[in-house]
Amino acid sequence: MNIFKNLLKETFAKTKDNIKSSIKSIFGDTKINFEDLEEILLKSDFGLEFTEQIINELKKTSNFNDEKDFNNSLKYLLLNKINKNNSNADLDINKLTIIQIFGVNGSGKTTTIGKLTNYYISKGFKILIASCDTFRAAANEQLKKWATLNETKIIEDFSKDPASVAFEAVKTAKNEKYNLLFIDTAGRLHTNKNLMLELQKIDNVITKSIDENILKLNWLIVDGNSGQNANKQYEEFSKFVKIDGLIITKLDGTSKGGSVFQIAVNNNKPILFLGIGEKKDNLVKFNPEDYINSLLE
Ligand SMILES: Nc1nc2c(ncn2[C@@H]2O[C@H](COP(=O)(O)OP(=O)(O)O)[C@@H](O)[C@H]2O)c(=O)[nH]1
Ligand SMILES: [Mg+2]
Repeated sequence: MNIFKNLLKETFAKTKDNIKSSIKSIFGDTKINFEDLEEILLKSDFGLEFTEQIINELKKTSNFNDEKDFNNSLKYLLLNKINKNNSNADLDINKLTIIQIFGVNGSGKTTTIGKLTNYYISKGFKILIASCDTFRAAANEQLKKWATLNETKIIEDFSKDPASVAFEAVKTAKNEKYNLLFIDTAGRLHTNKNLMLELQKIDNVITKSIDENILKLNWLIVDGNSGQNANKQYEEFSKFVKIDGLIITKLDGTSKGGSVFQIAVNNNKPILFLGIGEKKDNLVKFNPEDYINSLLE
């Protein structure tokens, strides 16, 4: 547990330092001046709406004793807004769970599957992965590398359409008693209707080939540096498939650590994991309190 808290601290160190120095500047003057903090919250990607809300609420309490007191008030304020976003990425090993992974191009889908596979293997799961990105040979090779690294079986077939590969994979997962099946899909822009319909088709094929003993989940992968666009992606994808949870990637070294807050508060689906690098163990389970603490220790 401490390892994860330390990893989070490292991940959000830049954002934290920026917030910290802006709080210092508030108390550096004879009168309290929120301008620096406002600017830093915006730069850290908390979003215009929340930055204004936060600043206004802080202004209401004008009698802060010192920086620590101020820091605690800010922490309390943020926690109050984010706390409902409690995730549950604990899966039942006694049944088959199928997780369809989707998002825009390059958001980190394939890499995240590699990391998730490593994570759930450590919990004892027997895992199958399916390559439903049948457009690019390179995409398939990339997933294969992860399969080799994790020593997992992969279902792939370039001659078929993605929905057929998904169908095959579900059949294999059932017959060979897997606990977990990850479906990797091609990146798609929400503006491309045909590709969105294709995603819906994969989704329908899976739903039709399972019964109530199998759990099916849809996880959206979002780049943590995509700002306001992350919310747009959530909105548009959810018009075509039901979203059960989100994973925010590429947060390592970010100075935009507020994006996680914004995404968590704006969407009513939980953030499950954070991606903090390209290696197989660069993934941490999301917890609102640990996250806020890493921004304002
Ligand atoms: N630094 C960093 N890079 C990442 C992370 N997740 C993915 N990437 C990189 O982002 C690029 C796109 O990732 P990929 O998994 O191929 O995205 P996909 O197109 O959505 O499948 C690759 O170079 C990955 O190594 C992350 O959490 N941190
Ligand atoms: Mg990919």
